Parts: sequence; C-alpha cells; structure tokens
Amino acid sequence: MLEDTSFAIHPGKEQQSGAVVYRDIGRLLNYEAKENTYFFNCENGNVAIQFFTDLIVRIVMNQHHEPKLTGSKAVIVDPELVSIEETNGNEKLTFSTEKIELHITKNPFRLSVYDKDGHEIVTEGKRGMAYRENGEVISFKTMHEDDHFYGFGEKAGHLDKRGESYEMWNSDVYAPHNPETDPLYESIPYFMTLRDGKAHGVFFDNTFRSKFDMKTTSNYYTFSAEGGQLDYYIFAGPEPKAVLEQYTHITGRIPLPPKWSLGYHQSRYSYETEEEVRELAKNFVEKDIPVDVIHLDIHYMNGYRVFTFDKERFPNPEKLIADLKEMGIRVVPIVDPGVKKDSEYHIYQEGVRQEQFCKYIEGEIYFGEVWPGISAFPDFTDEKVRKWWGEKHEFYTNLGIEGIWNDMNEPAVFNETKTMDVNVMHRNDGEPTTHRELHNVYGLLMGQATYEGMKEKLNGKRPFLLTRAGYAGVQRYASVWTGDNRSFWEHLQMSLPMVMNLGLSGVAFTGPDVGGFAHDTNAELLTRWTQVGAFTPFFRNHSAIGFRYQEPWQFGDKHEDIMKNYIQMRYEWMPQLYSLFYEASKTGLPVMRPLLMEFPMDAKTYNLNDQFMLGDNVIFAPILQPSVTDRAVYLPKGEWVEFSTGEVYEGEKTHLIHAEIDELPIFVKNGTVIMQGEWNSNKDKTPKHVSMNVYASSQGENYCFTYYDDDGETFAYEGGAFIELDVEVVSNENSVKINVLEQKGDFKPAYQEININVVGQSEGQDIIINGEKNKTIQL
Ligand code: MIG
Repeated sequence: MLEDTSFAIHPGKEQQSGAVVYRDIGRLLNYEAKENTYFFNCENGNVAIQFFTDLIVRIVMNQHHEPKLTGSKAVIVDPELVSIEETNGNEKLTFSTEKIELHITKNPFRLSVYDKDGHEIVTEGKRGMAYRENGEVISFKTMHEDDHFYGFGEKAGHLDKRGESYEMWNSDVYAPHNPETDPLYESIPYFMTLRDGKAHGVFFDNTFRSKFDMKTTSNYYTFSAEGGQLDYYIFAGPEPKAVLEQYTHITGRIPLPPKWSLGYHQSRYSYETEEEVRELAKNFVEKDIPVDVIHLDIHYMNGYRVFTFDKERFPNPEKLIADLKEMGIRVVPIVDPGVKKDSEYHIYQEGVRQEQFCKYIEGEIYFGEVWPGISAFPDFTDEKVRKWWGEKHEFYTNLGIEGIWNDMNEPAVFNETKTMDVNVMHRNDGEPTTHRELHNVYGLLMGQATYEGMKEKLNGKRPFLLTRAGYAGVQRYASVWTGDNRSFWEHLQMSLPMVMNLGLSGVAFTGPDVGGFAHDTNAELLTRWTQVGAFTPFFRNHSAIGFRYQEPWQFGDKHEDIMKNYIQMRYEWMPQLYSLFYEASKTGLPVMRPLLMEFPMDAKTYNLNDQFMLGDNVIFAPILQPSVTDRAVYLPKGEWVEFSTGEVYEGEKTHLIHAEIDELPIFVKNGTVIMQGEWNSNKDKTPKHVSMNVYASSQGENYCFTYYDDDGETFAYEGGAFIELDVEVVSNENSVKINVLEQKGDFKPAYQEININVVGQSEGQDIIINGEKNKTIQL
C-alpha cells in the first residue's frame, strides 16, 4: 500500500483544508436557578452548571436545546445539596462553595474555577466553549507552562501527556503498539493536571469519538467531540489523591476482587485441548510454582460459538474444572460478543427470536464478521439484553467457573472500519441512539451485563471479570488488560506508564500480557517481565498462537527458578496487595502508582516512567533493558531501605543500583510497614502466618496504614465478616511503638495473630504494642 511507504509524506500530498470555524457560545443573556442547577441562556446556546459536591462542578453546553442532564453511562451518583453563595455584578457572576469559586464573565460567556486562595484551577481566556455546524463541540482551556497531564485511560507513550494529543474511539489494534499508536481499546475521557504541586481533574462525559489536544498550541488545550453535548466535570483536588477520589466518587470504584484473581494467571492463545490444560496444571503443581488461574482462549468453543465447549477438544469440561479446582486452580474462559449466525445454534436462535441483537433503524439485524464467521451482536445498551446475556452465564457457573474474560468488545469486527456500522441504531433503554454515539460504551455495558449476571449466578461468591474494551466507569465491573502488546523490551518499558495512567484514570486492577503477546519472547525478557508482573495489579502471562510458548519453565532451570521465586513473592506480598485493593475499592486510589501521586511537590517524579510504587511506601525500580545489570534509581524525600539487601539509601538523590538477572530493586520507606504472608502450597494459598514488617526509623517517623483481610471470595464482608486494623507506627531511637487505633469487623483469620518483625532494629529499641512490650498482635 502506498500509504505505508514514504509516499505518505510526499510534499504535494496534503490538501490545505479550509480554516475551521467555531461558533462561540457568545454573550450571556439571562440565567435562572432551578433546584440545584443553574441554567444560562447565551447568545449562541445554553449552559447548565451543577455542583456535585463543594469540590466537583459539572458544566453542560447544548447549542440547540436546554442542556440534558440525564443518561450518563459513567456517572452513578446524583449531585449533593451544596450551599452556594451567588453574586451578580455588572460584568461578572460568582458562585462560591466552601472550597471553590466559579467566576463567569458575561460578555463573552467565560467560565473559570479558582480555589479559595485565588489559584487558578480550570480557566478560560480568549476562547471558551464553542461548536461547529457539523455538530462538533469543543472547549478551550488555558494551559500554563508548568502544567503536566496524566490519565486519559489506556494510552501508549510516556507518563506526562503534555505536548500530546489523543483520541477516544475503542479500537482493536494488533499492529505493534508504538508510542504514537492511538486510540487503543479503552476510552476514558478523563485527565488530571498537575500544576505547581497542586492537582485538578476534568472528565469529559461524551461517548462520541472525542479528542484531547495538549499539543497544537502552548497556551491553551482543548477537548472536543464529534457530536453530543459539551458535558464535563471539574474536580478541584487539590492533591492528586483527592482528584482521584473525586473522579471515582462519581464514576465508581472497583469491587473488592476475589483473592484468587490477584494471584498468578497463565494464559495462551490457546491451550487447545483438555489434555494440554491438564498437563499445564500438572506442571505447575510438580514444579511447585503457584498459579491461581488458567485462561481458556477461543479454541475451547465449538466453532467459536460462545456458551459452548468443543466436545472433541474438551470432552468433559465439568470434570476438568473440578479437578483443577482441587489443585487450587480456577479456569477463566474467554467470551466474545459476536454470536455466530447459525440457525441451528441455540444462542443465535434465542437472540433472533427474542430480539436481543443490534439492528438498523429499518429493523434488519447488523451482521459482521468475527472469529465464528458472520455474527450478530447483542445490544447491551438495552436492559433486557443485558439481563439475557447475564443469565446465559449460568452455562459457565454450572460448570464451576467464577471468572470470565471479555475480548473483542470494542466491538472489533473484521472489516475496513474495524468495528460495527456506525449507523446501527441501539435501543439504549428506550432512547434509540446510533452506534456512532454509543460505540465507546459497548464494552462497558457488556462488562456490566457479564459482571451482574455472574454475580447473580454465583450465589454470594465474588465474580472476576477481565475486559479489553471499556469507558469511564469500567472499574465497577472489570479489570483491564492492555491488549495485544509484543515481546519487545520497549513494550515492557511502555507498560509501566500505561498501567500507571490507567490507575490514575480510576482503573486500579490492570496489567499487560507478561512476556508479551505477539512475537517470540526470550529468557531474559520473560524473566525481567515476570519480576515486574509480580507487582503489577493484574498478573497474567499470555502469548499468541504461532509464537514461542512462554510458561515459566520454557527457558531452562536457571530462569525457571528466578521466575518461580518472583511468582512466590507475589503470594508473600498478598496481605499487602489485598489491603491495597481494599483501599482502592474504598477510595479509588490505585494499587500501582506513579511517584508523583505520593510526591507531587517533587518535579523529578513528574515524568518518571521506569519506576513505580505499590501503595504509598514502596518503590520498584525494575531492569527494563537487555544485558543491563545496573540502573539509576531516583529516590524521593525520606530514607529508603532496599528490600533484599537491607541497605539504606538517602532520598532526594539518584543512586546507581546493581541488579543481576535474579534481582529486582525494591525500596521500602523507612519508618513504614509492609504486611507479608507465608505462602503455603499451590492448593491452599491462604496464609497461615502473617507478619508486619516494620522498617524502624530512628528519626521519629510516624506512619499510619490499614490492614485488611476477609475470606477472600464471598460477599460476607458486607455483613461484617472482615478484619480491618487501623495502625499507627511511631519509631524513634528508643522504641518502635505500634498502636492499633481501631479494629473493625468480626472475621477470624486462620493465622489468629500477626507477628511483628522489625527490620533494622537498633539495640536500644523496644517494641511496644498498644503500650506494652510485645512481639505479636492477637486478633
Ligand atoms: O483477534 O482470542 O487481545 O488476548 O488471545 C485476536 C484470541 C483475538 C485478541 C486478544 C488476545 C486473544 C486473541 N484475541
């Protein structure tokens, strides 16, 4: 193709397009308050403003009608009653909550948000809200020299998105993910801005194809969409953590995942037969490498028909699943949205007869080609269809399955546009809407149907769902893996900022295919990647058909031992990880974090791509290059103890750290705590002993954290069957004081006590638990 050669940049090729003309919202004519919403009539359109809390404000522009305030697929809360002080001057209106001020100039209508000290949050200048005759809506906002941008969901490239532009349109991209490859599978039209150590966020709740441009000009950025309303939320922060709490307050947080889903997952496209799967499981057990999940990719199905098993390849799925469960391994099958057009296939028959499939306005079913051949697609925008699809999962739960993997749900279709015809008319719960508008939420709604259906069928057990596509709010139903990466070192490197930005976008439970999906991996890459994977929220090794097998034992004993050791570490860290997942479910804070989240005043962290944190006190600095055994590690303020050597490093400095192929540099902040468990067996992965490792500082350090545990697989915690300890640790020269400030819940874990283990205890230091010299906390 000519487009793939240098002809693409032929000098005469670019046609000058006419200047784009935007119509500005114009001058304010009048306004009124209705309940807690303000409606503004402007010369060229209408604007509504709603305060959700005293730190969250929503702005909606509709160029033709009164702004519509209902129908969001992402937002799950109503505005709170916020008390507003209003002043109406000659040129300016002001609306103040206790924490922020919104200023509106009347001619032209421009809107700016400030904190109480007069710091700018989101502001407009020469240009504001506008639109084009073709339906495009756009917002121009002031950009400052020191603004840094994060989030945007699943994006390639570096952590800081300043100087970049992005598009939101869920896309199946198999071609290598380059730093410029955009868009990918998820659309999360949300970002956080960091300016002078203070943060704020913007969520553009528009499901059309949308764009964010922090690149074209240096003094303003824009966000725009092909259609719909300019409907966006401003989160005033001011800390990065507060922004994320505010964003996830309105779009929801992850449900507490079943513990087994936090273990190690092994996958391949595909383990093709029952024998192959049994052999695989047996290998793990014999080699004593812990594994919680084996994924079944598309070959398990009969001709790629969802809700079926191929009876030749998998003659007895029920027995297979039961036997694996005995070994401590769960099976997660893939489920795609495409239903094969086959008049003898019961799902297709039901779908047609009960009108569950996407249709054109004229009434014809939309057909597209995917794995099973010509297929129809459930219309997940309709409650009836979501229920139907959810119920179908009884097929899987009856076999003992507790987790589902949704793929191809952008939806991906094998055609020129790579997706469904944008003219398809979705039912959208009684408000028919085209695919052009709802494309970006197809995966989210499939996730909702699947999660809710599984939850219903599992009778009190927590379902696990993995998805490829999604929209803002996807965290409520599914964990997200980052799609078809390749076995390149560059993709290992790129996965860190990608997963960190997903975390900053509310999606705490994510990870890439460890080892790389396409292309052939190698011993060193897989080993280094497994070291990283052991500490990313989602930990799955997955590889593609036609490429080298990449189970941990494929590259000889030396590498197997190293990988086994890191997979075991994943389990040793489970008490820590699980507590962080609990925090994510309560506050929306990510498990894996960029350093800037904890150190927003430290500019050295703003685009630090090759290090990450777990929680607020541990820094990981993996080796991400071949043949390299030394790397620079930046440590922010504090004193840091390397996990395996116990060596202490000074903060606010860059250190050269040595790490042989079996070493992953991990730094724990002095004065803080990590919770560790003893990993027992492949079958029983609940710890019998839990220890609190206190990194004793002599500097009078004070640290608070929450330890959480429960049965790990049911919803009994909702009724109080959990244990939560809010702990404070104060260490100085003479003592390490551990105070359990509060103990909540009535769950009795098997381990009954927590052993205190002080790392780097100095001679004169006593350990004092709740005022008494002691070595354990009794539960
Ligand atoms: O067009 O099911 O991203 O993880 O193994 C390929 C086969 C379809 C794409 C997924 C990948 C999965 C593969 N799927």
